[in-house]
Amino acid sequence: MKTAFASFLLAAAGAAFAQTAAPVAVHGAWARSTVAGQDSTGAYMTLTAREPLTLLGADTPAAGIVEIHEMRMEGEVMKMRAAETLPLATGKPLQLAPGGFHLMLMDLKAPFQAGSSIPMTLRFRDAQGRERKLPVDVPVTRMPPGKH
Ligand SMILES: [Cu+2]
Repeated sequence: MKTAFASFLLAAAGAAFAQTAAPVAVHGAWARSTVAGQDSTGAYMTLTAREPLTLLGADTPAAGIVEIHEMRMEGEVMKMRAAETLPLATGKPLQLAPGGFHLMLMDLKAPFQAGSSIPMTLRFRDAQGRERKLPVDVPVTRMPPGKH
């Protein structure tokens, strides 16, 4: 009885630690596969911050340059522009998706093949001005997950 209670406490402490360790939840990450000769692509995911954070960017060994981009309509023309940073409100999911905000991967080191995945490290700044990093494994697919 005593032993069971102690291991329950340990498990609870472990879960609490795991939650505080990751300042943001990442869901549905994917990067679009490329065709021969294409040297840039987009990475997409939904970010839900557990504390006030600003997305500073990301690094991956699969690309020489990663930028935060935004697609938006200007008049009747879809335009893409770079954003320096992207603020995340606590608890409010921010979607990086085709046609909106995305991570633009340029100077790709090799073609992105569907079925593979690329390691990426997201970089954030917290309210205390500290840099926080979160490693994410990003699956490479031809279409958004769940669509055909
Ligand atoms: Cu872009």
